[in-house]
Amino acid sequence: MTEQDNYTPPDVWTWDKENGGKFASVNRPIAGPTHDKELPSGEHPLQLYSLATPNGVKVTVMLEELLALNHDGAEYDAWLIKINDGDQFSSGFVGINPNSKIPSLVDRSGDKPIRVFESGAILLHLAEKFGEFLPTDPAGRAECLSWTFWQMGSAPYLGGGFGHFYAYAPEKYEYPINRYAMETKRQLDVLNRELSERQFITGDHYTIADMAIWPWYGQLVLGRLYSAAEFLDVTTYKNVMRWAEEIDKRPAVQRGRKVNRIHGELEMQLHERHDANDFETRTQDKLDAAE
Ligand SMILES: N[C@@H](CCC(=O)N[C@@H](CS)C(=O)NCC(=O)O)C(=O)O
Repeated sequence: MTEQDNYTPPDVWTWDKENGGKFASVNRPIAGPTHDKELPSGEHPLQLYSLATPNGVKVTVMLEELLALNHDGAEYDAWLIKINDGDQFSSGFVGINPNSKIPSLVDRSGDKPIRVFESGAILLHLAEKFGEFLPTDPAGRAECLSWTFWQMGSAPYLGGGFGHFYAYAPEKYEYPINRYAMETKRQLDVLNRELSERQFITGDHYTIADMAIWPWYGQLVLGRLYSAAEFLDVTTYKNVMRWAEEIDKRPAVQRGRKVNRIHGELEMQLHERHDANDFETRTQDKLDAAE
């Protein structure tokens, strides 16, 4: 029996800074800024402050898809927010997102800058602004919004639940791993059943619902999250695999995955993106520097 089995919660919880886990250094029970620092800003109408986690990738994929459709107004500067270093707690970042989480966007294309936080809100803002990737007929729109919001409610069980306890917690505890593996597999089965009759999540068209769901569930079955593909037996979700592989091949997805990425293979990392040519030049600079 471990010490954890015997834990009796006190009457009032207090902050134990030494409670461990991968993100212990930045986790805290209070909101607000920890330090004064303005955000950088570039020349494009859209300023993105992010990191290439699944939540960040949703937005960079959307922006790259819009640019692939020649929407020049979707040109963006992508600034790096290193969440393990606490950049999300700067006064500038908290000013555009009081919740201190990436991704966050500032849209400067109108009279006054508009701040948008929460990846779902950002996807919707961009979809409506450019009239893309969100069906306009009432039934199609409702289906697309349903699945987009499904992702926002479901992925915390995958990331904050399963991923946290399977990959990041300081010890392996059977109860939470069991509980969240079960829920994650149930969610994969939900997707698998839908995708048995549809090419994309909402039907024949690729939408913001795919962009929201793919970075989590698509990348999970492709073996990119938590080294958990075998544990979750992901190949049994054949329709999810087929859908994940198809989306993975899209050039905009391949570009979007690189933006604000600071881990993994060097050719996959583009720390900041300020110009379409950065994908070639900056990545090559990095490879040269590594030699
Ligand atoms: N519901 C939010 C979740 C965003 C989120 O959890 N972001 C994480 C990275 S994936 C973050 O910034 N974490 C920093 C922190 O918790 O301090 C969204 O969809 O945008």
